[in-house]
Amino acid sequence: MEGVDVSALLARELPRVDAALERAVLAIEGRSDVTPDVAQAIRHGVMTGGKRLRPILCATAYTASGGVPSDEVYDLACSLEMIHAYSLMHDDLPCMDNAELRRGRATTHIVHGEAVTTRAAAALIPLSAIQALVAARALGCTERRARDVVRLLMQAAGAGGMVGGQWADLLGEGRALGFEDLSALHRMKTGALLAASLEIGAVAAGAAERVRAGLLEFGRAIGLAFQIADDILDATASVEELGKNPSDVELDKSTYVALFGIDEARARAGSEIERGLAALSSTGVASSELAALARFMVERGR
Ligand code: GRG
Repeated sequence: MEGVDVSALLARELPRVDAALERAVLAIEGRSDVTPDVAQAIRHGVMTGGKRLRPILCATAYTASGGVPSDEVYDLACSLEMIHAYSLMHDDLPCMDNAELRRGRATTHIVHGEAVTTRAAAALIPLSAIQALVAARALGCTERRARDVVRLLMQAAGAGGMVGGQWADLLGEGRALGFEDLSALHRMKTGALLAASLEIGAVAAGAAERVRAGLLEFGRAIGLAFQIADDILDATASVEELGKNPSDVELDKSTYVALFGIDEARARAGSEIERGLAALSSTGVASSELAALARFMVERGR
């Protein structure tokens, strides 16, 4: 994989991300405006595993854009994981996917109840914005770049991004979506936050516009490939392998597997990755680590 051992990369990055998340959750637990029940649910939602792809992509994009890694980069990268954690907490609620298992463990509402989980996940949205702003300033970003970082994060999480995609997903249940509609949905639901992870890393590092645009394009391509891989896993992996119950068929969702079958879906994921890597290299960002992460994202087992 372009000379990069992705297992070693993940083994190096995961503890840095987890340490930063622990700092963030400890700070939340110390806030007077967050009640203990909500803080406990936040700890459950944020600290119970996961691949930590978004913060790892953010920190790797920061380094690929010329930034020097530090604790503050990981603090910034954590803001993306906080949005991701909130989305999973809400997604698992009975009014949405009604899931009892995630990452091989009971979901947050099963342990902490629906009302507390609903509040805790919602509270993570502004907390992640504060996290991003404080970390960007600590990193030495100008006020303009710090504001840009927060805007990109909130935009990716919002109605034109993840929330809009989830809404389209809910509306699409029970209907057969074609390739264009399905891809538009996933570009928002999954792709926006993944692409923002890379763009935020570039902006925080003060990258040139060309580099920022290349990383964004790369992020969009790997976002789509990641979702195709997710559909394949949902259709083929066991509950133990997935750490959750497969839900696409049960919820009558349109998927790339239903549209194309497994082999063609896999081939399309592969060609999206190649398209993303070409966009990256055309901007002169030679990151074998980003390439290795992209391939891991489609070849992963969960
Ligand atoms: C109220 C309309 C409305 C929206 C609220 C719930 C919500 C916002 C958004 C849900 C978005 C969602 C569930 C996207 C799924 C993204 C995805 C593929 C998750 C799995 O990501 P991984 O594999 O998970 O990175 P880990 O466990 O590794 O962190």
